[in-house]
Amino acid sequence: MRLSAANLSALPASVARPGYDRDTRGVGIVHFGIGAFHRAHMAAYTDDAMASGEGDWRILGVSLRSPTVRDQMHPQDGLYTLVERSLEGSKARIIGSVADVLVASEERERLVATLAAATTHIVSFTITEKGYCRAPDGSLDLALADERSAFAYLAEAFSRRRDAGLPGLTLLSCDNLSGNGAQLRRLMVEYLGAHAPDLTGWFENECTCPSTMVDRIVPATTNADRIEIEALLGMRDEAAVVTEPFSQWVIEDNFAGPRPAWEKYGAQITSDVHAYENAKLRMLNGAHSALAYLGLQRGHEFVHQAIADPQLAPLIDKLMRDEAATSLTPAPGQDVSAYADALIDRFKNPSLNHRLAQIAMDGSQKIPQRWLETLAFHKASGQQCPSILTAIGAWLGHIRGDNGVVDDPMAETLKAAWDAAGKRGIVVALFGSDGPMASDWVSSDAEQEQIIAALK
Ligand code: CS2
Repeated sequence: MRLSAANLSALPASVARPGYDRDTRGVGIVHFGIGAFHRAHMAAYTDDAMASGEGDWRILGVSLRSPTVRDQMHPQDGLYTLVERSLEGSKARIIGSVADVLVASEERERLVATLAAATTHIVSFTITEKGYCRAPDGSLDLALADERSAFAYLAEAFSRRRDAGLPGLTLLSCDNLSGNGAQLRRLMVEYLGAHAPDLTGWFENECTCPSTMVDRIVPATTNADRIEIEALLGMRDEAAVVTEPFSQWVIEDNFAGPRPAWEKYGAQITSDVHAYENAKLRMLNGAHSALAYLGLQRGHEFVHQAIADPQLAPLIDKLMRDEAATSLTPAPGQDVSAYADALIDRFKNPSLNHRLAQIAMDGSQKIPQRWLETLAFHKASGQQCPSILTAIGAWLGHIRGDNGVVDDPMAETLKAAWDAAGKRGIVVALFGSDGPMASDWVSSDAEQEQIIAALK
């Protein structure tokens, strides 16, 4: 038996089901990049909103490339299980907020028509860092954007909305970029400038791009997870998602039209997300990437193993407290030291089996906002960041191939830099002003020495 609308009534009583009649709720949100992260985060908040009586906020999920999620969810009427795992055990609920999933290139007209519908108000994104198609200098890489991105579908929908006299949309980025809303807005404007300049004014006047800070650890679901969940449900769920109990969502109050009252279900709506976003990127994600490269170097497989390693734990603690936290300007009431404590506890959760290899992916896209902004901040006052420099050394080993195949959109460029520059020259070749990782951080000779010394 497979999870589906028809089979909901056969689930055991211990598994919570959607608390509303799904068929009566219309689609109000289109979400690009419907991976496990969205299904553990925004889709759950939206499910809560509809269970409390809010109306037409079902989500049309979109995959830009792979048909996998569509093939998992379409036969299940968009239903899936969300399992929260902690030391105390597992809690499962069925989420009903996803109406359906489509692959953009296969159902272009249905996608654009939904984006252009009067009933659609929000378009959200978890397309990962590389989905924004940024060139190394941060501008839009048009060739990449033309090859495969959300921009073209959005532009076509904007044109239809404008011509029909409909209001604009809220574009809600839920990815780990600093100032994710502002970046999305700038890239969208660049795309329109190249392909549909007559729409730029409409977009700027009618649409908004709030920044958000999203936080929940969501390991990729494994087959072992699916088998365990099948025993719990008494039926198969190909789209099940496993996550931690913790969840946080801070959203800038800047919507073009209606939205679910997500703040009633745990989200924070604020005028300034920036402080939370930087704390999350530099402390949580910065520590995560360091655990990934240093942990893999030391033979670990999972985050909870790496954080238990007595060689790594103090380094991670210093990275978060002495290097990342001191680069921040906390918002009133934001306690970065308590945040570091909580993060270490979350990393230790042994029931998640969060693979280091998952975090190690796409380092070239992640490192700038996780490590380099911290380094650049401290450069001005001359403060040293030995933990981040050690982590950079581990990343350089990773992209050299020390841990096997390198999963990164820049893998070839990074490998070519290694071949050309070798160990003595690699730091400048990559991070120097002409390198593909150039940033506001300019390394000193002493820092280069430290990084090279950390290379195996
Ligand atoms: C992780 C994040 O894979 C990664 O790079 O650092 O996905 C992290 O788990 C989330 O941002 C937590 O909110």
